[in-house]
Amino acid sequence: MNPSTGSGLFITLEGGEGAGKTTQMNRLRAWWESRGREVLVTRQPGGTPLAEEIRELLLGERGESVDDLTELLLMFAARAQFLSALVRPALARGVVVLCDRFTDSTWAYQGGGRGVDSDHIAALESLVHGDLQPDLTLLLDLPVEAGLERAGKRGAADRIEQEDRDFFDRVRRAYLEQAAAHPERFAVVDAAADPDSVWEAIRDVLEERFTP
Ligand code: T5A
Repeated sequence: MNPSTGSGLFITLEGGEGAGKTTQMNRLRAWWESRGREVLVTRQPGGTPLAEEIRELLLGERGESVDDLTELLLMFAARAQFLSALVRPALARGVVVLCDRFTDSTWAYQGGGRGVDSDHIAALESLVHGDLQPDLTLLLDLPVEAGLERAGKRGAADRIEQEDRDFFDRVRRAYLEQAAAHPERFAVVDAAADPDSVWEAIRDVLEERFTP
């Protein structure tokens, strides 16, 4: 058992734009519910009314450029509220918390993409979530081009989605580095396949890690 999540489980989905996290979330929820577990599906940035307002600030079009440090601090401000108001109480009740993105997104986007100093991210991670880490992080990995093409079909790009191809190459590299650095927590899934095949790969991971 992960001592930081107690009787609950904290599972995060990560990946670049259009990786298919939202598409897989319902199946993940159904898998846990069929095992009799209470499930909370949530997302980052966001998840509580205040954190959702911070999300609007972060992703909406602004009439000014957003400083990298401002972006980083807002991500963690939203996360502090999300953890204290939503996630920690749910984990204490034994709930399975499924979250679309978490701090690995910060390592990938603000660290890899923007080039923010890793010491700053590590310091805020330690301040905001202490020893709390997900029980499992599913990284849906696919080539940047394919992800951007999928995301483009889905609708208008938000502020971060408007970055260039090099930015998203750095994001993908940073994700794979995070996964290599924390193999006990990460499972990397090939997200280039069709949705059913991606789900089968995720289900295999769940069965291996959580079936007694
Ligand atoms: N961010 C977030 C940071 O910079 N730092 C942080 O710390 C955090 C937490 C969040 C943005 O904030 C940034 C990262 C993001 O830019 P968001 O709206 O949550 O914004 O953005 P995404 O999570 O990227 O949302 P997407 O919708 O782009 O990605 P999903 O959820 O991974 O993809 P999904 O499931 O919506 O699928 C996209 C399209 O592809 C199709 C779907 O039908 C859909 O049309 N699709 C597939 N097509 C073919 N094959 C498959 N296997 C498919 N799976 C899905």
